[in-house]
Formats: sequence, C-alpha cells, structure tokens
Amino acid sequence: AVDAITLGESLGLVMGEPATPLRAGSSVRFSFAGAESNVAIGLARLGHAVGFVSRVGDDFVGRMVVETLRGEGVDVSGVVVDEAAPTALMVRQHRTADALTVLYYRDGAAGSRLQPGDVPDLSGARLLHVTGITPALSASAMRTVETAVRAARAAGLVVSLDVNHRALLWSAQEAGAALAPLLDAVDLVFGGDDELLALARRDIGGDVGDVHAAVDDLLRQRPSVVVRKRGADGASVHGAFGVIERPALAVTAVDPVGAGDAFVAGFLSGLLDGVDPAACLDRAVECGAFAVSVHGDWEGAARRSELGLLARAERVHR
Ligand code: ADP
Ligand code: KDG
Repeated sequence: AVDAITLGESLGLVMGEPATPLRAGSSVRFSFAGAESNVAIGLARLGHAVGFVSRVGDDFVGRMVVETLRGEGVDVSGVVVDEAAPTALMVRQHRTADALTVLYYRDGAAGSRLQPGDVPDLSGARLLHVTGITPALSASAMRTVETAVRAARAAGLVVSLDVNHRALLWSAQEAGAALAPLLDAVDLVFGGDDELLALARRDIGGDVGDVHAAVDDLLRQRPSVVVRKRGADGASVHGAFGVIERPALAVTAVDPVGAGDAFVAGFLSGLLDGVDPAACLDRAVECGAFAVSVHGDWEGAARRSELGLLARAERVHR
C-alpha cells in the first residue's frame, strides 16, 4: 500500500540547453515533465511510498516515463497504457537565462483520455495530490480528477490541490471556475498570488491585501491550509495557526521549472511525517531551492539524506 497518490499527465520533454535558442542541430536533452509525476518523484526521494495514476501511449516515450518513475521508486501500477493515443510531448526552449518558452503537443494524447474508471481504490492511502492542469486537458480528465477527489474525501484521505494555472491550456478565470467546485473536498491548497485570486473567484492582479482576502475566502471553505508560493521571494503558509512566512534560500537558480512541484513534495512530506506547518514550510522551501539549482523538471529533487545541505555555510562538503 502507498501513503500518497498523485494523478495527472506526464509528457515527454525535449529541453534545450540554458540560454540557448533552439535551432536545427541544437543539443537537446530528452526527459519527461508533468507536475504530478514531479511531485511523485519528490515524495519518493524523500522516502515516502507513493503511487502515480496516469495514462501513457504504447510508445517509447511512455515507456521511458514509466521505467524512470519505477526506477525512482514510484508505484506505477496505476498507469494505464493506452494503445489508441500517443504519450504527450513538450518542447522547452530555454531562450535566455531568464526566459523560457514552451510548446505542448498534448491535444488528444493519452493523458487527456484519463477517465473516472482509471481511479484505483484509494483506501489505505493517506493523501491524494492533484493539480489544476489535469482538468484543463479534457472533459473526461476533469471528471477523473473530480472522481478521485470525491473518492479520496469519502475514504478520509487528505486532499491536496496545486492550482498550477497553465495559460496555454485555459484562462485563469476558467481555471478558477472549474476548480472552485472541488474546494469542499480539498484540505490543502497551493498557489501563486494570481492563482489563489482566481481560485477565490476574485480579479487577478490584485495587491497583497487582495491576496490575503482571497486566502481568507479559501480558508472559510473546507481547506484548512493555504500555501502561497512566491518564487525567489519565498513562501507562506496560512491556517488557523496564523501566517508563517519564509524567505527563499539563496541559491544559484539555473532552471525555475519544477520548483513548485518540488516545494509541494517537501510540504506534503512534512505533512506525512506529522511535523508542524512551520517545519513543513521549511522542508518545502529547501526542496524548491534544490529544484531550481539543477537543470530539469525533477532531476534536482532532494533526497531525504540531502536535507540540510543547502542551509550550510560551506560550499564543498567532504
Ligand atoms: P511554481 O514553480 O509553482 O511557479 P514558485 O516559482 O513559486 O512555484 O517556486 C516554489 C518555491 O520554490 C518558492 O516558494 C521558493 O521557496 C522556491 N524557489 C523558487 N524559485 C527560487 C529561487 N530562485 N531561489 C530559491 N528558491 C526558489
Ligand atoms: O510544474 C512543471 C510543469 O509545468 C511541467 O512539468 C509540465 O506538467 C506540465 C505542464 O502541464 O506544464
């Protein structure tokens, strides 16, 4: 039995080198992406028993995803191999050191064919994590997320939602409208400022006062913890205990993608360990810092034995 389950679409990833426009003949790295599989790897590296529910195509991209996840110790028994559609693909151009552009090739791909029947028996697990990406993929993927969230709630699991608005898939307003009805079954919400505003059905682009009002709106519904992700500015956790803030760790950031997923894995790891919200946040902040320090979505995710490494003053550890 696993402690935690994540559900979503993984995509083959063709990634350019940092600060390099993609041209014919450019060197690229082949790997995979996907917020929910990133979180699964993050949790597995931190020592938790975690399962991943998904669909991949019957192709070498899907096999690469499944074999890598299995190698990372993720239970992949919930990954359906769909013979009727390819595994999704994503191309990532790290155009300059600071600006990345992404192309998705995921319309009609295996992940968008997720269906409610793919949701396994969740009893026995303690936590379900989903994101706002999956419901944007298709009507059946949306129903699959709803089904998983309702089943998890009924079985007494902690339900975690990362808003993860992807503007290439839908608008923030559409995302907020689609995800808000899930809130009565969600315990834990993660988001950036505009994502929290959208989820609270407020205008995005508001000031810090508006964001705090949105957090309060969310906490008046079922969620008991709201976590505000603020990139290099750090993060805060909000709940009945009040507000706890942390700055980001000072690291050399080479790749911002995947920070949020590693951060979520760190926070959920603390939750599974039963530590208090401040300690969950500390672990999240450190895991986010590990992720931005390494090129790739999940490759830099921290192992449990590595926690504490970035906080030390010395740079060479021998
Ligand atoms: P997302 O990837 O979901 O947009 P963020 O960019 O807010 O999420 O990153 C999540 C967390 O990762 C931040 O709250 C912070 O703790 C950490 N983090 C992000 N960027 C950096 C950075 N440049 N340096 C150190 N930590 C970072
Ligand atoms: O959080 C990182 C994700 O954005 C990336 O892995 C790809 O899941 C992905 C998406 O839909 O953007």
